[in-house]
Amino acid sequence: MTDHTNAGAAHARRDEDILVITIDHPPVNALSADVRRDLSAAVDAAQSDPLVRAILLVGAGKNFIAGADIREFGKPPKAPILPDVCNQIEASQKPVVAVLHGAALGGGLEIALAAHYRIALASAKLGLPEVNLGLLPGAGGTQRTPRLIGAAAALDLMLSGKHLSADAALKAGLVDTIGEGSDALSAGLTYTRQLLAQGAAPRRSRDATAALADRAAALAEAAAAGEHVAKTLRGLYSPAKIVEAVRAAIEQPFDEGLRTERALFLQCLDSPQRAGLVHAFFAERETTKIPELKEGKARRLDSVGVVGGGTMGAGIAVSVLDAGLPVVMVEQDDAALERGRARITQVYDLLVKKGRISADERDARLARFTGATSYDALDNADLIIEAVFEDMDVKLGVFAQLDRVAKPGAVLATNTSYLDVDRIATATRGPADVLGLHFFSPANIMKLLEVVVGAHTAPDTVATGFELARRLRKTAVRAGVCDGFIGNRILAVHRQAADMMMEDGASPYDIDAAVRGFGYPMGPYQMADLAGGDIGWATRKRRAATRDPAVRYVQIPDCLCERGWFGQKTGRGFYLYPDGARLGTQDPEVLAIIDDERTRARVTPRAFTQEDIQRRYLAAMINEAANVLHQGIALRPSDVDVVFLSGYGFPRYHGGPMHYADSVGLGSVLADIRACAKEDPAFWKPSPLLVQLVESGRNFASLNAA
Ligand code: 3H9
Repeated sequence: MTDHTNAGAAHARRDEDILVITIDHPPVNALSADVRRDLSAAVDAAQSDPLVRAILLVGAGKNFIAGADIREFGKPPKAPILPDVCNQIEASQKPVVAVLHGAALGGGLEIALAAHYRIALASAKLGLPEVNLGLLPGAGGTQRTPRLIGAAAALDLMLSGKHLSADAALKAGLVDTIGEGSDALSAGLTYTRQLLAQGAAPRRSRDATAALADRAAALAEAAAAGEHVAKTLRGLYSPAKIVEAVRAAIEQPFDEGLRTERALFLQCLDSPQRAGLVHAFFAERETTKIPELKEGKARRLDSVGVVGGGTMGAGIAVSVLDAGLPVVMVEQDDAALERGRARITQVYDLLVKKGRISADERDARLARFTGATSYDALDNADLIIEAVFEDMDVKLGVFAQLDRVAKPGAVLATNTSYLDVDRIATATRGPADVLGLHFFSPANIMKLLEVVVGAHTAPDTVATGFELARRLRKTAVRAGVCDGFIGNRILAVHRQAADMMMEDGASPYDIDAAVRGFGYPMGPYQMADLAGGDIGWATRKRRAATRDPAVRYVQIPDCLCERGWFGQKTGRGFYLYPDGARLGTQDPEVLAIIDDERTRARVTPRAFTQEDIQRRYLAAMINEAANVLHQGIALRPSDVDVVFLSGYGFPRYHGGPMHYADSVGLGSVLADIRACAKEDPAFWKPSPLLVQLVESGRNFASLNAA
């Protein structure tokens, strides 16, 4: 190789008559201003270099290019902007080849589509995931992709944000060939030499016509995608813009289509949804930045024990088996163990039936499962997760047994949703080995894992909890000890605010509709019916002794539970579920019970608008979240956001409750709380942190940065 230009974020070296431009910007070769500048300069220089016959684009490290630099969004754009760099590559007079390996996503794939030839290695994952960030592919992706693979396939790629393997990309027509081995440079050079030997000339995606030749068919595909967006992606801003951009690709000449794309891209870039979704992206990557991971390394994690084969225990076991780890499950007797095993088998049988895994794969996963009725079977487990009934005495009993059988250094975890992890740890001789791992139901599906750090939990115990989450592909968030940790503690408060509105005049159906109107997939009463009203009832009974008597207590949910109306599983709760229906219908008897309760509580019902409901619901949530931060239960506001995004259905495009609070202004949230406090000062106490932030003119984001 001959040194050719500089050694910047994209550097060029000549290999005989091929100019190799390496994008070298760790960690993922995102297209920052420096990369764009160097790439553009190198392509430009190659045009007039008589020794260069072709250009090869390659990524340094594991990835080709992960896309535009997301950290630059919201800042003034720096030239050269990415669409111009792509156009410059496409206009090259010498053939440009891109070799795709690892991530070739967003702007990275757009660079490749602007190149003249594409070769992918087996490691490559190709995609246009901009929709997940509230954007559309804005560097020619909406114009070149349909010209290459047709409107329907392009729309599918852009609206789903999915990644394609090298094989799938070849089939779709996004790449020309698959390269051997894992060395991108040598595969790219071999392919480029073949092309030169064949006399290959520049071949530009902008000139591809075949895929859109049937204009009427392409327009019909775009119209169908538009209907799909209106029906299933309701509330999202960028999908409709993606469809509009693809329509431009069908109807407009290339350069005009690019201008349309740019205008639509800028609209998306300016939208609050883009800000919320980008916040969510980075918030999820922040959660592992915790002190314990600097202080301690994960312990060995080759085998997992699970105590309890109920819904949670079985779900946890499936999740661990899915990750390739063996599981030993302990239940109190053979019958309970068989029920646990049956739950696990049922999950896998369903996956096989749906075609998600093969029967062989199911058998392989089940082969890693062992059941036992004696705690002694856990003596070799590196990590044991207790998932028994939510009762302190029961849990203390289990931990005393674990203390007896666990090998030295084993991590002991409780899957409690509310209980005091420090107290549970007192049943053992090694509280440093104990932590909480709060899974969400169904545990094999829900992404969130609260890792609850007790007063004596050792850093390497915490690191092991995070390592388990990584292997299980879950998002771990560090939480401190308190009743309900981060999520359930905050949920209890805004659910209480909802109950108060219900007693004051809003029906549960109004409240659910308002919460859905904010973007949640379901409202709190639909959620309660789905989870089972008895679960919340048990918690309320447990808390009865410690409840602040000055705070109003709404009895309506208890009235339903006393009748045995626990929701979907009993056929009625806040809603009616005739004949096992999954979608509930309104129940006049529930409304009558609410009316009676209003009379008993001497409340004169009043009207609430959708906006009133949303503001109160969110104000209660944000206020309690501020308390959780103030007390150090959550380390940073963005962690609270992640908990609500991945565990509670908070609409992702709002970024999470803390980001949302910042976007509407903390002064406005505090004003809402103070207005509610005039009616009910015992419940609506402004959080000291919220008051401090408002008084000092700061927001929650300023605490993330701190
Ligand atoms: C776009 O391209 C718009 C264009 O169409 C138009 C423009 C005009 N930028 O996820 P990881 C950071 S939109 C900046 O933990 P993994 C990330 O924050 C973009 N930074 O690794 C983290 O930093 P830290 C379309 C980025 O191996 C570190 O890299 N592209 C970017 O699990 C490692 O990330 C996408 O949406 C970025 N683009 O997964 C792809 N990407 O260490 C977004 C990552 O400080 N990226 N970082 O926490 C991904 O999907 C994954 O990061 C990827 C690697 C699969 C690449």
